[in-house]
Amino acid sequence: MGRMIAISNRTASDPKARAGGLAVAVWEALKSSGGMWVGWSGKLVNETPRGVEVFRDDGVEFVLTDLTHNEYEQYYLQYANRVLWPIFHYRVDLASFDHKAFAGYAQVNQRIAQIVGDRAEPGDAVWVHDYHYLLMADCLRKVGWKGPIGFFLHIPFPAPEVFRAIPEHEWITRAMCAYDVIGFQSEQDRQNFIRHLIEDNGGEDLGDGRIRAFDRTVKVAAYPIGIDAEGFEAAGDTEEASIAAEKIGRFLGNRSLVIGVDRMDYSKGLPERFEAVGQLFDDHPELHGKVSVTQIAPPSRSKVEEYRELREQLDQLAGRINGDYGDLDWIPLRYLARSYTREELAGLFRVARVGLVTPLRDGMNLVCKEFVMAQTEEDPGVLILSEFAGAAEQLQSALIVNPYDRERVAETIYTALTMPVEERRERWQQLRQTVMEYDIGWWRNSYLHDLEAV
Ligand code: GDG
Repeated sequence: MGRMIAISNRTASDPKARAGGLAVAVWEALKSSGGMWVGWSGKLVNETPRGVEVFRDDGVEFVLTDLTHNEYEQYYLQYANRVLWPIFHYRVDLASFDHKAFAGYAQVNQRIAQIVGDRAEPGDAVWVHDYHYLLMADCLRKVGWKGPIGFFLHIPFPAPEVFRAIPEHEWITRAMCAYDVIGFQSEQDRQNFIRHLIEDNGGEDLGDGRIRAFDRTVKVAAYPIGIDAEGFEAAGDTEEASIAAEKIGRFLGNRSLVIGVDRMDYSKGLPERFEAVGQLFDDHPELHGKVSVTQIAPPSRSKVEEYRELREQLDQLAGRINGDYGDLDWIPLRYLARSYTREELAGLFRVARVGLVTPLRDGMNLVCKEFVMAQTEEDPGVLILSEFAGAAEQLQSALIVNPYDRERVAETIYTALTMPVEERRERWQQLRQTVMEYDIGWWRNSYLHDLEAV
C-alpha cells in the first residue's frame, strides 16, 4: 500500500498532543508509511480565502487549514457538538437542530475533501476519524478520488430510532455508504448501524460484515480502540507519578481513595455519580471520615451552553454533598475542575482503591483501561464500569453497573471498598490481560488490515 492519509478535526501537529491514545496510533501508522495528516489548524480567521499550512515532522506531512469564525460556529459548535454529539449519545433532549448548521458542516467536509483530493495519489489510502467528517467519503468521491476510504467512529452509533431524529439522517447515511470500511467501537454500535441500513434504508446483508446499500458495498465492523498499555504502565513508574501519589497521600492519610477522571461532559454521568456518592455516605455512616472521593474533571467545550450548565450543576452538587456529609477534618467529595498530566494520573490511579467510570454513554472510554494498567499485583484497585461504555463489552471482570441506578452504584462502591485482595487480584489479572492484548497497536493493525483488503 502507498501512503496513509489521515483526516481528523484536530491533528497531533503539536508533539505535546501525541500523548493520547488515538494520536499515538495514527501518528505511528503515518510515520511508517510516510503519510499525511489533514485537519483544522486550531486557528480562526475572519474571511476567506484562508491559508493552508503545510509542514513536515518526522516524515509525516501535516496539511492544516484555518476555519472562518462562521465555519467554526456552524460546523464545529453547532452541528458537530450540538447535533451529532448529543444525538449519538442518546441525548435528543439536548440537541438543537438548524439547517444552516448542516450546510456549514457539509461545506467544511467538502473543503477538506478538496485539500485531500488535490494531494492524494493513486495507491494512497484515506483514513477518516470521527463524527466531524461523516460526509467525507462522499465529498472525496465528488472531487474524483477513487482509492480506498475508511472511517472510524470514536463515539457510539445510536439506535436507529434515535438516529432518525436528525433531520438530515438520510443524507448522512447515504454519504456514509461511500466509505469502503466503517469501523465502530462496539458490537452494539455496529448492530445499530446495520439495523439502520437494513430496516430504514433497504440495505442487504451480504455476510462477512459486508452490507449492500445505496448501490455500494461497505464493510462494517467493530474495532474496539485500546491504549498504549505498556506505555501507561510505565507512566506509573515515573518520578512525576510518585510525586503526585505522595501529594495526594498527604491529603488522604489512611483514608481509601475512590477516583474518577473524565472530561467535563454530560455523557460522562458526573451528576449521577455525585448523587451516588451522596447515597453511599447516607447508607454507610461507618465510612464517614474513612473514604475520600476525588473527581478530576477538566472543563471542555465551554463555548457550548450545555457544558456551562453542567459546570454549574456540578459546582452545586459537590457543595451540597460536602455541606451535608463533610466534617472539620474530612472532605467527602473533592472535585477538581482542572487537568493533570498523564504521569500524574497514572500515579493517582495507582493509589486509588476504586476507579469510578460511570458514563451514561461512551464510545469506548479509555480511562478505565488506563486505571487497570496503573494497578499493581500486590494491591490492585477495583474498577466500577458503566454498562453503557463500549469498554463494558470487553471488561466483564469489572463491577458492571447501570449509572442511572444511584442506590446500586452506591452499594457497588461499598462492595469494591470491602472486596478481599484475592478477588481484587483475580479480577484485575483478567482485565489486565484484555487491555494488554487489545492495545492501541492491535486496534490500528486490525483496522488497517481490513482497509488494505479493499
Ligand atoms: C472519545 C470518546 C473514546 C482526561 N483527563 C485528563 C486526561 N484525560 C485523558 C484520559 C484519556 C482521554 O483523556 C479521554 O479519553 P476517553 O476515552 O475517556 O474519552 P473522550 O475524550 O470522550 O474520547 C471515547 C475515545 O474518543 C477514543 O476513541 O474512548 O468513548 O468519547 O486518555 O486519560 N489527560 C491528561 N490530563 C487530564 O486531566 N493528560
